[in-house]
Amino acid sequence: MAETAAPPATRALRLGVAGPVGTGKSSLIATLCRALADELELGVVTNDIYTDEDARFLRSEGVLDPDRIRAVETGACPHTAIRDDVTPNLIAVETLEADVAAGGAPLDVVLVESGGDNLTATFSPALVDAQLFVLDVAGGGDVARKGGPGIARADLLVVNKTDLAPYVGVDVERMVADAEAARDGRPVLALSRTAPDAVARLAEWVRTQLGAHRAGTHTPVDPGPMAPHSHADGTDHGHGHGHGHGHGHDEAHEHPHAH
Ligand SMILES: Nc1nc2c(ncn2[C@@H]2O[C@H](COP(=O)(O)OP(=O)(O)OP(=O)(O)O)[C@@H](O)[C@H]2O)c(=O)[nH]1
Ligand SMILES: [Mg+2]
Repeated sequence: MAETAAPPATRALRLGVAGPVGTGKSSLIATLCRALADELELGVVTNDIYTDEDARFLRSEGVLDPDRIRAVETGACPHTAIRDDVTPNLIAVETLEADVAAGGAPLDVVLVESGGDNLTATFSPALVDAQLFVLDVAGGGDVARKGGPGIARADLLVVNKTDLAPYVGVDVERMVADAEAARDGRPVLALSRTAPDAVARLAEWVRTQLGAHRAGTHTPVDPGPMAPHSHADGTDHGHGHGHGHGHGHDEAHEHPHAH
């Protein structure tokens, strides 16, 4: 597909939202749209393996014009579509940007939701300019210590659903401190959609990324590829020595294997 002649900083900021299944990625996108829709032109591309459930949820929330929410059905392991072959996603993002621009004001930000995967899936910098990785307190307070490329090196790590912490026995401050220790000073945000202060900080982070993108001072960072792993159906990703999802062998997440 031919790139437009415009320099990169004039197209929308492309922001990836990744993280394990059910940690609140779609809800976070809905919350961001509510917080920013009055000041920015926003669009969303969702990724689901078999359905367009996330896109339908976001349309039903009424936070954006339904035509600004597009679905990519990946039909495979979610990380394939956001990392190994990003073409269907890039086409969806570019088509969305072009369609909206043709109708008037071009998009400022496109949010791309990854299909829920395990701890190791991250976006390719060929698809997004910056990415958030979303954990939630219900997944357990020790998740942040397990590491992986998203937890360690995503541009922002969100510890979500902090309102649930008392019910699941998680100490949010401890979980955030663990996450910060795993991230070498990269930012961590404790979030709940019911906490206006936290939502304001999330919106401010997006404004800051957009400002840097427009100024040409933002450099997309690759958090690194996922560790080799295997699936219940026997498919391997990696170099044929996959490990099972979700076991406690932290070191395996640090192997920088391309595939
Ligand atoms: N209590 C609470 N629940 C939340 C919050 N954010 C999301 N949820 C709930 O968590 C569940 C999963 O939220 P989603 O936004 O669908 O999560 P997701 O990561 O997009 O899920 P997949 O796309 O299936 O991986 C839903 O029942 C949400 O209502 C929050 O801040 N607090
Ligand atoms: Mg979702």
